[in-house]
Order: sequence, then structure tokens, then C-alpha cells
Amino acid sequence: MNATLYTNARIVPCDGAVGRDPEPGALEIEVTGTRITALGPALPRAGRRVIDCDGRLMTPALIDCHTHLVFGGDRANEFEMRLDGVPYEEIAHRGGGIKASMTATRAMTADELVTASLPRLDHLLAEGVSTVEIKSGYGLSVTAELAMLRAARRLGQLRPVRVKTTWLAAHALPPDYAGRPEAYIAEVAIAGLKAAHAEGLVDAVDAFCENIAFSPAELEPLFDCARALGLPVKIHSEQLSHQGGTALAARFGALSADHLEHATAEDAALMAASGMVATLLPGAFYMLRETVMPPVQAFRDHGVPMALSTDCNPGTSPLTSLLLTMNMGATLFRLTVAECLLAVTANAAKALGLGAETGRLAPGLSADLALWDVTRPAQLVARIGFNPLHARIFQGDPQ
Ligand code: DI6
Ligand code: FE
Repeated sequence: MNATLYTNARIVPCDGAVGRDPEPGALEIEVTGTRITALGPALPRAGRRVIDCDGRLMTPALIDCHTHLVFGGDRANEFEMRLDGVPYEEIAHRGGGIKASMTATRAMTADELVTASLPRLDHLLAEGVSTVEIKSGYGLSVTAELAMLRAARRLGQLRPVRVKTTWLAAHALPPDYAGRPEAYIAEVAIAGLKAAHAEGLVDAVDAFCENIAFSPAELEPLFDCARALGLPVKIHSEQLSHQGGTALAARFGALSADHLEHATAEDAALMAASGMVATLLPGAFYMLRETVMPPVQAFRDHGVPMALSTDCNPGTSPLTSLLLTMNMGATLFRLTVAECLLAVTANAAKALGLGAETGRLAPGLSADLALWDVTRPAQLVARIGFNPLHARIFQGDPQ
């Protein structure tokens, strides 16, 4: 197989510390088939196809590790209600929020969901994303949750992208189970998980632990089931209040805890001890005009890797730009440029259990690269509404 050598790029491998000003050509990268086969200075040229990158910045292709991008309908009306002062929890109590998306999603077939979701996926890919996590969670019945994950798998076949699917039936209590959360967890979240797993639709299990959703005690049987099936768990926790979901997830060796605005230093310590990633979602923070910041310094102090993700969803984060998400991570959460870049590459890969496959430029990993028409990482993060993607390479193939 012929190897390709990318020369004269300013390469930021995201494999350890990220420096400020990568020199053009200081590192070169060799790709053979779908894999990175060498990274270093002055690699041998003989027999290789050489591509001159003209001094452009090269990073790993980006990873969006927390999305709800399969759904029906939209919720711009709720955006207007919030502008009129109605809080998110109140909209949820009035039957809006996740339940409104449930109604719109249940009305669609898997094919219709694919058609509705493809433009959102294409937005992400146009900004250099090569791996996307997609959750269920707007069906809230076994049939409708399965349809969502079938749509997610199909999206991964229609585009050159790696899709990881997540079972999030424990996202909200649908009206037909009002007052019966344990029955919902048993009959829909757990029974459906077994069916979805048997169909090969599930890569991980997630849950929304919140006063408007489920308590840690209600979620424990679901996580027990995930463990029995050999599936990793993750959690939406401490977003609007502190419920203890992070501690539950840590006990189950979760991949990540996500949102975390109300998390504490103790949560950070538990996450560090169990090797979890903190996935921060500044789009939801921004849309909900939150004021309580996630404990970023505690994550740093405890060495908890931080990821950033769009949380693309119809309500609290109708966001399909991972570049804007990086900018928000810096402006809203005070992450450094280096932290922002690691948050959408190496750390996002870790949050998906893909740390040995993608998210870094190192020999043996998948050749998932992004070439940018800028020269410094800060230029990717600083600008707003600016997409300097020059080329995306997915599994060795230029897109
Ligand atoms: N937290 C979120 O930000 C999304 N889900 C969740 O558990 C929002 C879901 C929605 O409002 O549709
Ligand atoms: Fe979410």
C-alpha cells in the first residue's frame, strides 16, 4: 500500500501538551491506508506520495462527544417563551421541553429522522468533525428510542464519519408514566436497552440525573443493566442542581459526566479517582443564561480531563458548530486555547472510549486529520462564525 506524506504543515498532535506556535515542517506525518504510520521530523520520502500543506495548521479531526442531533421538530417557540421570562424547568412542567420533542420525534419514521438530522451532521463535518456521538432520548418508548438509534447508525453509513450511539431513554418521564419513574426505568429504559443491544444499536448508556428527570436511586438499576451487558455508562449530571449523579456514575466507572455546572470539588475528586472525563457544554449554559460555572479549576487541580461538546439538541443547545463551542469554552468557562483544543480532540476521544483510536496524531491511530487555513491554534478559538477548514481527512481519505 502506498504511503502519503504530509509535509510543511504546522502540526499540533494533541498528544500531550499543546504549544503556542507550531513551526511549519517541524513534524511530518505519514499515512498508510487508514492509519497514521509515522510522525516525526524529516521522514523518508522515497516511495511516498508527498502532499505539501503550505504551512497550514494540522490538528486531529475534531470529535463531538455529546449530541442529541437526531430529533423531530424544533423548539424556537420555547426560545421565545424563555425570552419572555419563563424558565426552562417551568416550560418542562407545562409539557414543553423534552416532551415537546418527544411528540415530534415519535411522529417520524427512522428514515424521516435521518432526513431531518443529516443537515445538522453536515454542519459538524464542514468544520472538521470526524467522530460524533449521537444519543436517543426523544422517543421515550421502546419503539421510538430504537428508531432514533437506527437513524443514528444510518447517518454513520451515509457520511464519512464515525458515529457512536448512546441509549438515553432515561432522559425524561413521558406522560404515560407520570408518577411511575421506577416502572418507566424497568419497562422502557431497561427493557428497551436489552432490545437495542441485541440489535447492535448501542455503544454506551446515558441518563439525565436532575430534579426534572431521574434521581440517582432511580437510575441505579439501569446502570446495573448496562454493566451486565458490558456497556459503558455516562451521565448528564449537576446541570441545573446538585443531585449526586456524578458520584453514582463514578461508582460505575463511567466514561464521563456531562454539564457539571453545579458539581463540587468532591465530585471532581471522585471523577479523577475513577478516570472520568468532564464534558462541558457551554452551548446549554449560554442558551439558558446560566450563571453558575462548572468547577473548572477543581477539574484542573484533580487532573480530570475536560472535553467540550455542542450538546446539539432542539431545546437548550441548538448548536451545530464545534468551533463556536471552543470559543464559548474559552469565553464562558475560561478554558485556555490549549485546553479547548484538547477538549475537542484527545479528551473528547477519551470520553467516548476511543482514546486509542482517534483524537491524537500518533502512529497506530486512525488517520483522522484536519487541515486549517490558519497558522496558530488560538486562531481556531478566537474567531466567531469563522470556518477556516481547508481539508478533512477521515481514515486516511481526504474528504
Ligand atoms: N440536558 C440538556 O441540555 C439536554 N438534555 C439534557 O438532559 C436538553 C434536552 C432538551 O431540552 O431537549
Ligand atoms: Fe445533553
